[in-house]
Amino acid sequence: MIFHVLTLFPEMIAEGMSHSIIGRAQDAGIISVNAVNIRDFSEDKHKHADDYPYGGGAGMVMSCEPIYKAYDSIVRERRRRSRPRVVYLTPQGQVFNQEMAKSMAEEEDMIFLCGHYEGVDERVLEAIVTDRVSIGDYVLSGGELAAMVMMDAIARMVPGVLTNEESGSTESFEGNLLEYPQYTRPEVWQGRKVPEVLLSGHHAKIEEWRRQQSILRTLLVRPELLDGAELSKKDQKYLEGLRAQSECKNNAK
Ligand code: 6GU
Repeated sequence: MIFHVLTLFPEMIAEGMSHSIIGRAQDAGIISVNAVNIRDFSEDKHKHADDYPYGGGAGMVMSCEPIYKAYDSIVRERRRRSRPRVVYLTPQGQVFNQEMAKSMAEEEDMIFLCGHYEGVDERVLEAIVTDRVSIGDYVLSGGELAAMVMMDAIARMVPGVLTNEESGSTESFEGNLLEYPQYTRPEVWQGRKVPEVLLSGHHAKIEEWRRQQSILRTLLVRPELLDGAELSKKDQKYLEGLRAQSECKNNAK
């Protein structure tokens, strides 16, 4: 899979994608990152890629032509049968999630368009963008960090990027439950003990405890996820117990 990123800050993308699991996947040739500088496609002598907004107002708007030319250079080079998926990073988009990451991981090419300033001329968006995506309800200064968040999550879903050992941790969100807490040595740190059950060597008990911790955390922090969670009869009983407990506490207040 090739990630193409149309940006005014290509170094930011190259650096951000060069570490850890994503860096390793690039070295292994499973994914590659092609950061394209939109400014290189500007035709004016000062290499401007933006201009004043029609109708007035603050800030600058990124122009159509350099973005389109950068996009077209990728499309020509890749000689695809169909048009590639093009994501425009914007708080005015659909909110990104694990399911979208999985579906995008099946593409051969993904193009990300990173905006800056007050935005991008709507006409080039209409012409090339297939998906408008936000990574959450807050405003970033540009699309680069959001594109890197998406590429990380997507790359993890590409076969061969994670080792067998690493792929366990993708299951957490897929089952709609948060992860259980982890501990390593020492057994006591600043007076805080590792939960006894984890030292017991009793695998079935450990698994049951971890499952319950996942359910408890999800209930406390992200209760809305539980609606979509795959819960066994035993899980449901535990959850009912937790809910009954919190009822009791509320009544005592
Ligand atoms: Cl995708 N882009 C920008 N600029 N800000 C954001 C965002 C994206 N998602 C949340 N805030």
